[in-house]
Amino acid sequence: MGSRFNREVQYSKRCEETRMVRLSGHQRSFNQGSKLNNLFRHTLSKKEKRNYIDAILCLSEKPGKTPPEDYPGVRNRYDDFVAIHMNQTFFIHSTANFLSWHRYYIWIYEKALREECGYKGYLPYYNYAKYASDPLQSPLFDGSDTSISGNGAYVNHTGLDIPNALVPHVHIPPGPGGGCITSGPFANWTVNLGPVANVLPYVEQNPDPAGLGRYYNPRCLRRDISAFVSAGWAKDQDIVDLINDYTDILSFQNRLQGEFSVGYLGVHSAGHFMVGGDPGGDFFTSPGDPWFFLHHAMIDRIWWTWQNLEVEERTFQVGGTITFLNNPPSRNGTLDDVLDLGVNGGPVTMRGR
Ligand SMILES: [Cu+2]
Repeated sequence: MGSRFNREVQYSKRCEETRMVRLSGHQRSFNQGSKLNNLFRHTLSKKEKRNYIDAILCLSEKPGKTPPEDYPGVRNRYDDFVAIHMNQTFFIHSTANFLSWHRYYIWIYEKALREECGYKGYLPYYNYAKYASDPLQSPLFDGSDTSISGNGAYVNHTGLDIPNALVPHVHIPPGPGGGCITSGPFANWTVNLGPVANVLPYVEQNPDPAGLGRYYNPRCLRRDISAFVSAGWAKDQDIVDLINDYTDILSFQNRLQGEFSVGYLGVHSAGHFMVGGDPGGDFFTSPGDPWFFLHHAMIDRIWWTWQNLEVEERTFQVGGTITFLNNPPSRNGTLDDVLDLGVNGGPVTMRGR
């Protein structure tokens, strides 16, 4: 199996190269007098966006591989990715493996799109900073057939306290959505698993008696796109400060994931809650909204950028323990710790061997 991690690094490089090729293409057209906006807005052509969307839809039409006795609600290959994230939630967030687990995860997802659905491109990222002041202005959310669908319909609902109502360090007011999405490629998307940690009280409960959201619970995709969140914590300044000011992996990943007690949501949490809804706002089932992968590709890009500022020191730096917020207290994570995506991708160490 060689070095998956190294291939991972190659993936990121390819991704950057692809982007640069695109940018230079746009640069050419810019030099020829085309609109400045093109340089930023359409890194992928409409055709490339459509190919990516079609591959996601294809994955959701293939049979799942997860044993039904583990996750009876899995109905397709896309759900396999949701299930493994649900299953490992407490061991892959606010832990030493947070960044590398999610890097491996999105790479395996990209691999599935390519190998099982004939996708020829790479995983795109979404730079939320570009539209942080008003994400609904972004072509990504305009509800057209080259978007990932738009906001949910308006439903009267209350806001959200982070980390929770008992400890309301950060309050997110209700946004203009909250209901089912109505347009674009994912208008007929069915969310099958969860909810587990739901943020919208009217979402259909999962029948799983263990409260783990594993049973079949088909429902629409709901979003509540929040300019309050993106303008607060996913703007350029948040990303630049994060990369520049947090020079060891532990402080970097802590800042990225949020410092709630001082009222700082963090770029990672902001990327989730700027779309929010169900399953997007659910800590466990968030990959059930295809937005997840555009968000986490951006998180990976931020980490990649940070790593490359000090390649020798930062490429294999690991910090933190192996339990969520070190609760219960546990040992430090190491490069020998294993990342295992079950039916999606076999075990690999954080080091990559
Ligand atoms: Cu996650």
